[in-house]
Amino acid sequence: MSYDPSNVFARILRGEIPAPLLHEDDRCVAFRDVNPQAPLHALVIPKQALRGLVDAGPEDEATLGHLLLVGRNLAAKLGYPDARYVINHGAGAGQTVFHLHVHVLAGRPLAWPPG
Ligand code: DGP
Repeated sequence: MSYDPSNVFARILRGEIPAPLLHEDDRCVAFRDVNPQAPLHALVIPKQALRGLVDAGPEDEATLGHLLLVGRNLAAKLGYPDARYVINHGAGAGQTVFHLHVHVLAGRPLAWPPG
């Protein structure tokens, strides 16, 4: 399926929906989830229009790694050495916004397996 530029994260990237940024660089931004599931619940998203993980190719390897490192650095900077990094891919796995994103969750005990 093709990328829909009207998705909410694309709108955040275009500044059409406000989201105070926790981080921005040339490849990604991070901001808090509007419906936080933990004391820290941030989303790290690429600036690139990628619908989900399956749309990333070998040329996106560095970007994918960058998202994880930005998430990890953000959690550490905010005082959370332990954190969970989650990518929901596809509606059946809980994806609701079809712009690739990494959830960063921390600040409470996190059970396994997730629901
Ligand atoms: P997922 O279910 O993995 O696609 O996660 C999408 C997340 O996006 C969900 O946890 C709620 C969050 N979200 C949806 N709309 C907005 C918004 O307008 N602003 C922010 N900050 N987060 C949003």
